[in-house]
Amino acid sequence: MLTIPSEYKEECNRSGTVTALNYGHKSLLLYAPIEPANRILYLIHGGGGDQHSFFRPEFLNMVDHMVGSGILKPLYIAAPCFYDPAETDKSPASSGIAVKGFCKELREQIIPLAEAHIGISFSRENRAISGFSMGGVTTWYAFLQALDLFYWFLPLSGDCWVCGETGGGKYPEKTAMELVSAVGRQGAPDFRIHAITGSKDIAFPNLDAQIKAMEKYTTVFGDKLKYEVLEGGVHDYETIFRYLFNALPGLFSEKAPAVLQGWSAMN
Ligand code: FER
Repeated sequence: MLTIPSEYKEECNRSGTVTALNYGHKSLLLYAPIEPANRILYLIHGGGGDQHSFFRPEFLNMVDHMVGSGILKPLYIAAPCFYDPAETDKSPASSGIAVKGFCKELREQIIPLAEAHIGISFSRENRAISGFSMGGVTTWYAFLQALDLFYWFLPLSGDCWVCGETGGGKYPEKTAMELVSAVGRQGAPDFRIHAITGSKDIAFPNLDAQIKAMEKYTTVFGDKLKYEVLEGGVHDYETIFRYLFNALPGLFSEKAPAVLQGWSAMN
C-alpha cells in the first residue's frame, strides 16, 4: 500500500470548496472539486465524531492534490453526521443505534439535499459510501438497507453490526448470511465492496472474521468483494487517509487502479 506523498498534506494551488448544507437541526459538509464531476462519495465519521472529522486540511489537501495530479477523477464528497444534535452518549452502544437508523436520513434528507445543491441526481453506479469505524458499520448498514442507492461500498476498519455490537467478530457466519440475504431481498443488484483495515487495528478481529465468512459465498461476493489488511495499520484517521489515498482512484471504475499503479511506477 502506497504512502501519501508528504507534499499532499500541504495546501494545493487548485483547491475545491467546502459548503455547509443545513437540514432540520443538522448540517452536512459538501466538498466540490475544482473541476466538474459526475460522481459522489458519502463519507461517514467514526464514533464520537461529526461532519468535520474527515474534512480537516490534511484530508482535503490530499484530495485536491490527487485531483490536480490526475490520479483521481474529480468527485464530490458529502460528510454528514450520524448523531442527533441532542445526543451526548457517543458510546459504541449508542452509536450503534444511531447508525442503524441513519440510512433513512441518508435516503430521505441527506442525498436529496446534497444532490439538489449540486444539481445532479447521481446514478447508483456513480454513488459510493465509505466510513471509518462506526462509519464502516454505517457502510455495512447501507449495504443491508440501501443497495438501490449505492454500487460502491468502502468500509474502513468497521464491521457489520446487524447481529449486534461487533457482530462481525462475534457472529461472523450469521453476519455473512444476513449480508447474503440482504442482496437477494434487494433484488440482487450488482455492487462492489472494498474493505480495508490494519493488522493492529482494534476492529481488525471483527472485520477479518466477517470477511473470511463472506468469502465462502463465492457466487454472491466472489470478485465483487476486495479485502486489504495493512501490516501494522492502527485505528486512527491518519491511517484511514492512507487507505483512502489508495482506494479512492478505484471507486467508480474497475480500471482506475491502473492509473494509480502507473503513478506509483513514476514516483
Ligand atoms: C469495530 C467497529 C467499530 C470495533 C469498534 C468500533 C472494536 C467502534 C468503536 C467506537 O466507536 O468506540 O469492529 O471494534
